[in-house]
Amino acid sequence: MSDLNKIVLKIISSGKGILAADESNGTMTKRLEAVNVKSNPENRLAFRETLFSSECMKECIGGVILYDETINQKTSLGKPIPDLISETGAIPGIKVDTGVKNLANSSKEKITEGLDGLRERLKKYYELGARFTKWRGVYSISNEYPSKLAIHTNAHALARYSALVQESKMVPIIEPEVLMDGDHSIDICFKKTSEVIKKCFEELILNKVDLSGIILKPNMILPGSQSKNKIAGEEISKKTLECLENSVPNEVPGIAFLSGGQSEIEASENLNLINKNNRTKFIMTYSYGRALQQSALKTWSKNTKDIESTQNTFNHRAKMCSLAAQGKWSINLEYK
Ligand code: 5MM
Repeated sequence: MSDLNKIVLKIISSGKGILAADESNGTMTKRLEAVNVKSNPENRLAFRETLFSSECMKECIGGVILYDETINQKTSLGKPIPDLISETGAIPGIKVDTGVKNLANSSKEKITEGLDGLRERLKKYYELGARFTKWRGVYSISNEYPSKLAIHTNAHALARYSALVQESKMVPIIEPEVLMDGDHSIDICFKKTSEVIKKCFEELILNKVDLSGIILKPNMILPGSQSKNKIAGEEISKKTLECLENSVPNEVPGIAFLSGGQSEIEASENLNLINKNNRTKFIMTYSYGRALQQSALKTWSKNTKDIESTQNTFNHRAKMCSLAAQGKWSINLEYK
């Protein structure tokens, strides 16, 4: 077992998943202002420190993805944030892409940037304690999109990023996110997501990336958020499994889904069904941002000094996700 594979398994085995707390300052500002909290470095730190000090970190969270600001911050008691996370047994990770820009020659689509100077930045993040990283490619669905150009260029960037990360002895999370926006059917999502993921692996293999030392972070196969067709969780789980079985090489140890705008309960229910129906050898877990933090943020915003209530809310959500990652979640556990 390679060192990279060991890191992967430590992050995603035994019902553990990933807390995606890597919102850039722009996104975090939107999240905080939506609950009437001022977005400044102190408040961003206070909320995140509250989460990272919660009890569920030991049992449910194998890794935390941080943003550059947070990995450089210290707790109120002067402890570096990566140390706070490591002491719970979870592994600190870092988002290393620098965000999305319009794609030249297909300007309604996006290309993720951040390859320039990446090798040097990775060295710095390793010294700060990071052992895994994340890069997100974003694709939208319409009649003409994602275009072949967007699929190709984003896959190429994800592969070059992954090769550099492994060279720096860290595990790359590869996140090709096909967005839920639109009124497309679940079958269109299946088709487009399959195309996107297959192209990513073509490029990863070309770039000689060790597939046993990566984590794939895809979207689930869902109808568009404006689609009128309500699709049952059973079908979502079966289509998601079929897509991944056909597009992901067997050497990949694990898949950690993004929540992508699903509600907290939907994200737990769908992950639970995926695990119940999983006949593949891939570990299937969560790498949720909103579906782990939404309720906790709401609770915290009501009284930012009430650490206990915020942590209780987060502990519950993380426990539900962890049960779902083992196929042991049930709706009855949601309400006391
Ligand atoms: C945590 O949110 C990340 C967003 O970062 P930006 O601020 O740079 O947009 C995002 O990449 C996240 O890790 C994934 O999309 C998963 O989050 P969700 O909320 O979809 O589970």
